[in-house]
Amino acid sequence: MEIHNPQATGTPLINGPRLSDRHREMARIGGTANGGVNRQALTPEDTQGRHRLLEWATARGYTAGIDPIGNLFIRRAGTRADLSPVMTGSHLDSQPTGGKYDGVYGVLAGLEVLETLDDHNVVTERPIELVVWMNEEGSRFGPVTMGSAVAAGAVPLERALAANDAKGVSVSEALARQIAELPPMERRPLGATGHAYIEAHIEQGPVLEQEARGIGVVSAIQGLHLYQVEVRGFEAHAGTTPSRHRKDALVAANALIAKLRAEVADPADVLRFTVGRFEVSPGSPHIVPGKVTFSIDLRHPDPEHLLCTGDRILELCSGEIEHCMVSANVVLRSTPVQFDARLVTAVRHAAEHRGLRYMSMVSGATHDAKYMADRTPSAMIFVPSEKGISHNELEHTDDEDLIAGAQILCDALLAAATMEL
Ligand code: HGY
Ligand code: MN
Ligand code: MN
Repeated sequence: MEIHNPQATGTPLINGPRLSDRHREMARIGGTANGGVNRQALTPEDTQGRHRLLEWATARGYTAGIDPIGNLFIRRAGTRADLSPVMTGSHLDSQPTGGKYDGVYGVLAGLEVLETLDDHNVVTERPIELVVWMNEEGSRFGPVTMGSAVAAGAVPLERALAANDAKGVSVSEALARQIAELPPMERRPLGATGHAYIEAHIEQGPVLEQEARGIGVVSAIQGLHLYQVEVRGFEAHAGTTPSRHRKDALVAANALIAKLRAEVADPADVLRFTVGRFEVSPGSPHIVPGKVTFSIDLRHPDPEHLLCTGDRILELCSGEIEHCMVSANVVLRSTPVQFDARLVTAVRHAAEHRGLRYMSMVSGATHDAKYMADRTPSAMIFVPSEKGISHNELEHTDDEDLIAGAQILCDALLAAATMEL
């Protein structure tokens, strides 16, 4: 897709080949045999990706800082250091079988904007900051969007630092190790806010491709609830224990999940109910399972509907089922968020001025922008995902779409820098 009217908007054209090269290089950091990436939060691969980003940034003279939960800030100075920054960013961490664009696109597009401004000697009054949020994916350590949620005060810092991965390594230990391996940098306080925040991200769904639109002007993010359910039965010998004496946690968990699915079934197919993690213990073929834990990821754009569905799920996940005891706890309740109408308009105007086909949309995936929007005027820009595939190693977005989105990001950030917000 050609970017029309290159100078009509008076803002500089980004360097598309540089952006594409950076994606290819980042895709090799944690790259998997199937063409995806496994660059989970605070792993050596995540540290390597941050290292590489910092090399590109410091080569330009940008300064770097890190806050107590590991959110990374790269700053391009403006003429007025006293003014709050215009911000952009996303995440470098990935799912274990993630794609090459989820998160990293917004980070590299943001860096591309900073470098484009340098290449064209654009001076801004406001500083411009690129943020790399820590642990957006919530796969190695829970919950999802950990860094931005802690920065916003939605998740206590101590709880996040104490979170353990499957091997018992805590965020605190892994973060200390990463910080020791990164170049020394300024320590930032929690609670980053700015004049404006605009995040570029792949859509991770099929809508833009189906509608043949290159740019998603994101107006909102739907709500997300995360629950952890525990089913407790009684371990018993697989050979000697008759069914009538069993308290089989797996049988009970399956029956409960079937009941939950029936309860939340949505003919309009708007509600999203996912059991993504399911653990059976002790996990021996010869022992009747005594315990099952599973996650529930629940999403919906309407806060009321999400809340009452979540409460109904908690009701059903307590008490006895199939001779086993069930309990559940709330891991995260993230409300839907509306983006700042003025910034959404700036994104739309940028797409119009560049002659790009765009559409307004609500994000089905959650993003760090959700927590920034609670405290800073925010907006997002989407680019298409091929066949809507994401959180999958086959994830793909064409270079020209990535470049077009980064150009819109550049135009919108420059517009935001001079807006009264
Ligand atoms: O799950 C999400 O919505 C995000 O991609 N982590
Ligand atoms: Mn993401
Ligand atoms: Mn993701």
